Amino acid sequence: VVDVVALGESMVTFLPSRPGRLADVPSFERGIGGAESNVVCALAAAGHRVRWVGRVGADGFGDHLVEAIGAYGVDVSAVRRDPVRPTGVYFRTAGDRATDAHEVAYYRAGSAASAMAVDSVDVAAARAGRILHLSGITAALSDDCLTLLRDLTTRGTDRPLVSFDINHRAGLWRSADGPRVLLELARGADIVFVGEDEAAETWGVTGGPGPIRELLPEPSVLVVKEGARGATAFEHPPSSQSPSPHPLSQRPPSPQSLSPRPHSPQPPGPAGAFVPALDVDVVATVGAGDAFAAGFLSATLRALPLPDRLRHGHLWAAAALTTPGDLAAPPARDHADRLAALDDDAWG
Ligand code: KDG
Repeated sequence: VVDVVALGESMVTFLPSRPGRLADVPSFERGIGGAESNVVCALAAAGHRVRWVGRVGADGFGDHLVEAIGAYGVDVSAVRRDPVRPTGVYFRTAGDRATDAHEVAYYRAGSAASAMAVDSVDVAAARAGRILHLSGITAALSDDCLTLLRDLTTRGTDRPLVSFDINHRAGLWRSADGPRVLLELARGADIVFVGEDEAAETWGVTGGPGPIRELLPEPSVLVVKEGARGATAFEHPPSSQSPSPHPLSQRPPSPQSLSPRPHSPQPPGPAGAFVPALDVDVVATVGAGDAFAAGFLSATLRALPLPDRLRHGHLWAAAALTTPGDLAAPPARDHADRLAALDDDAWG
């Protein structure tokens, strides 16, 4: 059985040879990017069985993505090649250390992946894992891509646990529908990742994780990333058990909690579990959210308690934050387990 399947657009990424404006950078180095495949590449590097489902062009960049993502140990056999449309690529700058502002230039309109649709991707392969990881980026690519996401996140169908990272990329949306569509898709998912700033920009929700949970009570697990400060996770208690008295004393999820819940919003509980992030010297933030999601999902597959799932998210994110590319190798499992087991003082 495949643990995690990710569906989404992957691109060849061009990383700048030196800091500066896009207009001034003289050369770029090739890398691979794509929020969803970043997640499964990190999971594969940590020994999980994973698959990437998508579409790339019948071109050299498509060959490179399939080879490079496959080389992580990701099953790429369900990736389809588009005979006409090209593989998307993007260039970015190194970003300003203090503000994290960086320029991104996408060349992906009309790409092979923007033609992902219910009948042009391997939907059966997408549904065949324990967890299906998706993101809001796909919803912005085309109407067909949005229909596909709706299909994959429809409750009541035979589907795996759906993990959804909001990933609101304002520059990719061709209409003003982004916030409404992202909310609708998130409400259909089981595990949702959202940044606190992102929720404010997308839906105007302020006041921290609590109001975000009020907006999104449906997902069994909601993770609100609070930047360098940390992250808060809310979880519906396993249906047969009463809520834990304290969020940090939650029990590991029962095996059945890896199956999607019926659509019955439950009260989110008064408080989420907050775990502070590690204080690292940031090299590049791009890809840190994907690494966080991968660490959290890895710990979810291992049925670790909620605070430990957050700690693994932070540890994997720390690896990505301290490397320049979109993708970083996660910490070794026994090492990460030892760090995650340090007491609250070490983490706080
Ligand atoms: O999260 C990192 C991604 O943003 C990056 O790899 C490229 O998928 C990408 C996108 O659409 O921006």
